[in-house]
Amino acid sequence: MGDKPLVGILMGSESDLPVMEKCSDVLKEMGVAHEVRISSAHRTPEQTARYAAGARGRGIEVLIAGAGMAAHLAGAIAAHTTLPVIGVPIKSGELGGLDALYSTVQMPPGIPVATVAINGAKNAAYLACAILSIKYPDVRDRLDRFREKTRAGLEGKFEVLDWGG
Ligand code: RP5
Repeated sequence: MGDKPLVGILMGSESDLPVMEKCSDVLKEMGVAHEVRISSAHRTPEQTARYAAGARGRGIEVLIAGAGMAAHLAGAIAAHTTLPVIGVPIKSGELGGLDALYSTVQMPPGIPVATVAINGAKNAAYLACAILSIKYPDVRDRLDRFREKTRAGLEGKFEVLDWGG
């Protein structure tokens, strides 16, 4: 697959890093080259727009955007590219992430954002891998192996709580 980033991970603030680094961890496990940037829909709107508009031309194939509160980052990115955009609503502020979930998921028709759960950074990465697996057989193989490991691990626990009665 090479070292050229295929996935761009963005977050609105450095305070989102503890959640969003899990995204990067999964992509590393899956051998998917990616880049990580901090850019805000509200505080640095022009920079965010430039990044999104230039992503496809630089070889990025999937974008992941995490933001909290009035989270417009994923939507703002989707406004400037037709690449697949995955939104991660981040739990921050007084509303526990519901604010970010609604802001991220309620996109107008024609500008989609695939929204994962609140703080669902890992699933954002797995979804990005699923999209890439259409084109990259090695990503598909790693995803298959991961699923198999998850299945085998849980099956092994089938009787752990069999306390009888
Ligand atoms: C959002 O506001 C960021 O994505 C972050 O989740 C939240 C708070 O940002 P900071 O005040 O911590 O920089 O734009």
